[in-house]
Amino acid sequence: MDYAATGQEALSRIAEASDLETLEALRVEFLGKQGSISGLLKTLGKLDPEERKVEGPKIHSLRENVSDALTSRKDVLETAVLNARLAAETIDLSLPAPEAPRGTVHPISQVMDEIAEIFADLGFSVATGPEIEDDWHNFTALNMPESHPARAMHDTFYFPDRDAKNREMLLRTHTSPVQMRTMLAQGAPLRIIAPGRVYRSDSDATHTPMFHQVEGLVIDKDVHLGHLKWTLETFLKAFFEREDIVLRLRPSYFPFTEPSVEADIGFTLIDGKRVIGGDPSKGEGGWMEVLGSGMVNRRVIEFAGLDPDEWQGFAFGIGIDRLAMLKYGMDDLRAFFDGDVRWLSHYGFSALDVPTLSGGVGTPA
Ligand code: 2U9
Repeated sequence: MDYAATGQEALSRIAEASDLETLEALRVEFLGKQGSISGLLKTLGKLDPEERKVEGPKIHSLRENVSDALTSRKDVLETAVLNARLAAETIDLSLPAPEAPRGTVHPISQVMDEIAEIFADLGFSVATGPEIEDDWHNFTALNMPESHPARAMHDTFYFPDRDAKNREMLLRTHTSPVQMRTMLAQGAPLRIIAPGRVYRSDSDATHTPMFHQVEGLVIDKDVHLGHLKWTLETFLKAFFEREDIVLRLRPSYFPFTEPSVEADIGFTLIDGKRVIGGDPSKGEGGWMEVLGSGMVNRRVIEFAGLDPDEWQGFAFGIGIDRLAMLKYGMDDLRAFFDGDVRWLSHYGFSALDVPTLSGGVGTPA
């Protein structure tokens, strides 16, 4: 039998197959279990040995030719499919890069994190409390009874209504009520800082109605003014990342501390600019007030439910906004709260600049 015609027809149909499905159908038609060439192979069993010797090789070579043709056509079609995909999925490298996130960490948040990191290293934990307070926690418990002149000095924002205990409600004028609440809840000994927003009805070039404070409180036995001075000096050295910080303590008055001291930090003049550090008494420069502090008033310890003959401590208060200005060189306090993206991208920090004592709490490298 002559299989040339059968072979020719199969090869030309394979060559014409335009996609992989058609080609697969042809493979089944020729070489599948019920396929025509498989059928021819089955006829070999019925032939006598002499005929089989002649017919066998012909059928086998037909099968081989068809199988080779299917394989090479499959290669061609698969390459075509791949090329079509590659063409459709090309990336245009001339397109502009996708937008990168452009937000920054506000300098006040950064400075608060720096302060928390430094005090954490000194064994302080961070305490928080409500911004809407009652006048007992904000004033009375801090040794400012109703008639106290310091209340008037605080330019307080009051709410029109009183609370269930008939106490006047207000926006806290300092973070001191947080320390009072923590003393009432946790007792002594205690080592905390309370950073946060405070409110006073005051607005000019150096005052905003909302500003930020961090206050610190240490309650223990045998605590004295020397511990306070060391703590403040150690903090300021770490914060400004300079060893030559000089502190000057001046007597002052706060209702919640007795004695009270205000602390000035020495600055030197370099090219007419004020630079924190150095001893002003030994050259050009001066003193800048940075914080208030003192030994906690016995009356305040009593208000917190502790025995002032057993427990004593020191406290301090620092304005964060001014401290941030001193460290990072901003000259207008009001710009902190304008939300101007140009200012924020200039003075803001990368979210990756996490202040750590080991990596530095200062300006990123
Ligand atoms: C308790 C006991 C004592 C907190 C203190 C100051 C002194 C102080 C000012 C600094 C700049 C506020 O932001 S500012 O205007 N603060 O001078 N604060 S002692 O004393 C406390 C607080 C809570 C229970």
